[in-house]
Amino acid sequence: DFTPTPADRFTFGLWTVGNTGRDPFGEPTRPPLRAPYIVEKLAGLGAYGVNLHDNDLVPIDASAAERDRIVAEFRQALSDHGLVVPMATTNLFSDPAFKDGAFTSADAQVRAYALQKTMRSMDLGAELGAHTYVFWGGREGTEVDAGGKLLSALGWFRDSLNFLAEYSEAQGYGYRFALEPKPNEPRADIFLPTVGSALGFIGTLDRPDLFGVNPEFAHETMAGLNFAHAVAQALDAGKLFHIDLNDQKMSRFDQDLRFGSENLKGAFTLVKLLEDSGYDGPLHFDAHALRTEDEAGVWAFARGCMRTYLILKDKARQFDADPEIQAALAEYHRADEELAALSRFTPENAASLKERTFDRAALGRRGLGLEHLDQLTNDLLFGIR
Ligand code: DIG
Ligand code: MN
Ligand code: MN
Ligand code: MN
Repeated sequence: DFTPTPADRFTFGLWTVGNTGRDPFGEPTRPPLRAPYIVEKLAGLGAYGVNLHDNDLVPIDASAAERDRIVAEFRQALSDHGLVVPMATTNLFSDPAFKDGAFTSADAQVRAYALQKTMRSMDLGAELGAHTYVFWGGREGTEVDAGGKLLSALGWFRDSLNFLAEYSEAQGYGYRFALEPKPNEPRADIFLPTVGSALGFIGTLDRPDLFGVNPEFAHETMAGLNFAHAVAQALDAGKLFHIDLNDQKMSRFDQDLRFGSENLKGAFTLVKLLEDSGYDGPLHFDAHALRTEDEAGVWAFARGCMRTYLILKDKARQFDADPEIQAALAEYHRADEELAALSRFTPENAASLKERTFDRAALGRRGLGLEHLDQLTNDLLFGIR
């Protein structure tokens, strides 16, 4: 059966199952849930861990004493129910102070406050045992490019990330940092909009080894991109430090839908890629129940995310064991040892490759059998294989 256990490494943010249904056009439809209660419920569903922004747990205006009380109560719940906190992050997008960005605000006071807030949030995450720290720059962007900060913003962003990586090292927190791209929303344009942009930016940092990406299914999809392709590039670069699983209808606002609820084939491709790659990090659902749902719907949402992943993981296993599918793949991938050897440069190989005769017409005529393979995949997903 497809009942999750902590061994499946499924995690949820406090803000996900705690989402109250507020949207830009309407008030909440659900009462807020307390963090210890969320911990208890997620543990009951078989989750592995829970993640948080600082202010998901500690109100931005809490006193030090209140903060300590809240954290102690949360840690008690974690140990009572055996959940861990693999990832922490900062809310640098809700407070009005960040209305024009945090690390990339044109106001140096805001940039400095963002550093302070993030250091304190990193302290909290370390106290809770988090090893991955996510940066989602929800407000790092523009509506007005005449503001003239397109270049300086990247410099400010880099300075902040370099500072915080050094802080983590100086504190002995040992964080690995994951940049989470998104093309737009809430800003008209967000800096570092895609996985590719983030991977490029990491190369400009002082400690690129400490930085990777936290790709989100909905975000690459909003950009009109194929999420599995983005994840493959992150894996290729050894930079898949974390992942935000959910679903999304193309070219709509960030829906953060239940995993697998929209793009079944895309979800299957992703699950197979993750399982084949040996990715062993958390499988985080950055998603929430539809605004139409009550609390029972919230837990149906959470169960559905994990259940869908496990069903698709089993389908990937069946795909690998299916003789017809494997035969179709063997047809499609045509290897050639001799040519593989020639494709490793030496002056002799280059000379020999230049002299070689290829039957270009035959190469063009060859049928690749992808219609057959793709229908077999559909049959598998439909459950009739
Ligand atoms: C939104 O997709 C972002 C925020 O929810 C959070 O900073 C990050 C963590 O997964 N995802
Ligand atoms: Mn630890
Ligand atoms: Mn999202
Ligand atoms: Mn996310």
